[in-house]
Order: sequence, then C-alpha cells, then structure tokens
Amino acid sequence: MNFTNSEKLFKEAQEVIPGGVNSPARAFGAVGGQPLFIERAKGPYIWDADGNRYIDYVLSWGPLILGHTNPTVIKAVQEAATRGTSYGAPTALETELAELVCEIVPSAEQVRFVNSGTEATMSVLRLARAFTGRDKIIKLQGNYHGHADFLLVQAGSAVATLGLPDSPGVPKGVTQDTLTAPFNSLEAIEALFKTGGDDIAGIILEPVAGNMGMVPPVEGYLAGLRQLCDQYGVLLIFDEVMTGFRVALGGAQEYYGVTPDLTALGKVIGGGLPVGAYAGRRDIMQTVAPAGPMYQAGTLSGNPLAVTAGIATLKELKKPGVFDKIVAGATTLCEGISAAASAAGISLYQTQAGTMFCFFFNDQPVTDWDTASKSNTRALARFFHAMVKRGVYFPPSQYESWFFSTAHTQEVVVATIQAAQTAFAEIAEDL
Ligand code: HOZ
Repeated sequence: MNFTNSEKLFKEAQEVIPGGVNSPARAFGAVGGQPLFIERAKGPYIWDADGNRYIDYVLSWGPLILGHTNPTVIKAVQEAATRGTSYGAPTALETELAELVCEIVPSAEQVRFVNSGTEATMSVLRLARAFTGRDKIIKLQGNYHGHADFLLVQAGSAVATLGLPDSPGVPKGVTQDTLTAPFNSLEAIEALFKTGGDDIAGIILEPVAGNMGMVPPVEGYLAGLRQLCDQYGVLLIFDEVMTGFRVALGGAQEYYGVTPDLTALGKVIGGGLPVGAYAGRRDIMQTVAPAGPMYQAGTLSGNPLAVTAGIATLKELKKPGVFDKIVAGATTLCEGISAAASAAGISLYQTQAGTMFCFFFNDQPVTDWDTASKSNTRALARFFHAMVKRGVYFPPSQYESWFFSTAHTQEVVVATIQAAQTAFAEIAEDL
C-alpha cells in the first residue's frame, strides 16, 4: 500500500498546524506511523489521498450513523444551504429538532442547542451549578467530557491515549471543585456524597463509557446512581454525546431505563455537522437565559445546515426496523471478530452496547479505567496497522469506541471479518 501523498500532506500540515492535526485523537500517537489524510467518503468507505479505500469504523468518531454522504442527509443540507447558511435568528428548524429530541430522549423536556459536545457538557454543568447553588461536581475516571478546563481531570479519549491526565494550562483553582471516582463503583460515589453531599451540584458520567474503550455499566449501577442522587439531592447528568441515538434510539437512558435530570448530546444529533445540545427537566432548563439567569450563548448555535442534517438523520433512524438492523449488523461483526481472535489464540475482551463496540487486548474483564488501562496497547497497534493494510480503518487507540452504520452491509461485515482473520494470524506469533 502506498501512503506517499498522506506523508507529504502530513509534513506540510505540521508546518502550520500543531502536530499536523486539529484534534489529537486523529494523530497516530498510540499506534505509531502517521495519520491518513482523507479525500472523500461514501457509505461505509473512506478514501485516503493515495486513493486507498477503507471500511470505516470511526465514522467521524460516531456521528455518521447513516454512513458517509447519506443521500437523504446530503440533499436536505444542499437545499438548506441555498436558503442561507446562518441567520443569527431563530428558525422553525430548531423547534423541529428540539421536538424530535424531546420525543426520542426520555429525560428531554426542553433542549438548548450548542455547537459541540464540549460546549454541551460545559453548559450543562454550569446549569447544574446554577440550579442547585452548589459548586462541586463529580466526574468519573476514564470518562471524557470534552476539553473544558474543569473536566480535564483523569479524563479518557486522547487525553488517556497520550498520557496527559493533567494538561498544562489548566489552573489548579479551576479543578478544585471537580471530584473523581472510579466508573462502576457505587460505593465510591456514596462515600463522596456522605462527606460532601451538600456541596455537590451534580455527577456527570458517560452511562456507557466510550472514551476508555467502550465499557458498559455493571448491572444496577445506573439505577443505583439514580437512587443515591435522589437521596442526596444531587443532579444526575448523563453525557450521551457518544451514546445518544446509538446505544438505543433514546440513548443509554432508554436502554437501561434510568432517566437522568439532565443530558448532554452531540455527534449523531448533528448528522455529521457540528451540533451539541443539552436537555432535561423543564424546571431546571428554565434556569437558562433568557428564560432564567444562567447565561449561555453562541453565534452559530442552532445553525440551519447543522440542524437540518440532524433532523434528516433522526427521521431516518426513527423509521421502523432501521435501528434494530444496525444493532444486528454490529453484533454479527463483533461475534466474527471475537471468533477470529480466538481462532488465532489471541485473548480479546469484547464489549458492545447497541451500535458501538470495542475490542480490548485484555484477558480480563474490563469494567473501569483501572482494568482498561491494563490492556496490551502494543497488540492493538499491531492489529491496527495489519487491518489498515487490509483496507479496514478503526480508531487508532485502545481507548476509543468503534461505530457501526446503516451503510455497513452484510458484505462489508464479511470483508471485515475476513481481514481480521488474516490480520490476527499475522500478528499472533510475536504478541
Ligand atoms: N470525542 C471523540 C471520541 N473520543 C474524539 C474526537 C476528538 O477528540 O477528535
């Protein structure tokens, strides 16, 4: 396989962009080598600048649940663009998307749109603090909620991949109200509530962790959190930026039957364009300006192109049978890859929640950051390059999730499993 053009483009990019990428997760820091520069995409495929084609399980880190360049989404966005790209004034489109979100997401009674998942989590925590009049928040180890200063504490995603738990530039004072606990431990949360419950505004978590690889909650964990939050008057906040419209149509909260007070959304809700949102109980959301005193704003928030892509995506997903078919395809793929690993004598711990999944090079169950971080990242790196060579692209890190779409047909799944069989055989000898 020839990567000459990607190599040249990466060199040029490094001259004018720090590290040559606009988000560290895109660099190949954890797997070695250098990023592929992408030129175009269609359905389940992306093509790099050297004309190499890959089956894509990154899907822009989750948003593209209908695959790349879905004709319905593209047509809707093209039509919207001819009517104007931004007005800085309200549109009926925003209400339509908000109504869809309130219909689909159990906790959503009102919604405020922003431009990214980072904005959504920042804003939802300001809201939790404004509503409760308390300053402290709890976040979980290995969960990632975007790059706001006060959330860059024991974070997952590229922060974990690059080993940058305490980024320089984050003042100590900013994180003094951020408490942390391990994922999947009710005891740890109860201990924090017992000592400081009156000062804690909310606990934010990815209900299915997707940024330390994909780690589902253990049985009873989310329901237990709901109970503890009610007992101590702490708001329960789900960061469903990744899991929303992915674990189930209504997100992890629908799948596990646990309704948080507030929810942060992103990725799928923008259908591949930049959108984030936060939503929740009406009485809490009424604190947001101009309905209430908590300030939060954005020039491009509710952008008509992005909102149009979101509406088109959610309407497609809602059609009978569509979501279940994506989950079924993802399950077949997971089973096939796990079987291929086991045939090659390689220990994988495989997880799946709806349309997202992950393969840990780990012979122990992965339930939190402690266990996830014991995975064999060298083996993951070998597997990554062996699969790229065979035309399959997935996140270049052990601490990210794979994603599936409507465009990943049975044929694509079979091709991926066959690639995995030969890739595992190739790497098995010297792991
Ligand atoms: N939030 C994405 C999944 N961890 C990564 C996106 C990025 O950092 O570029």
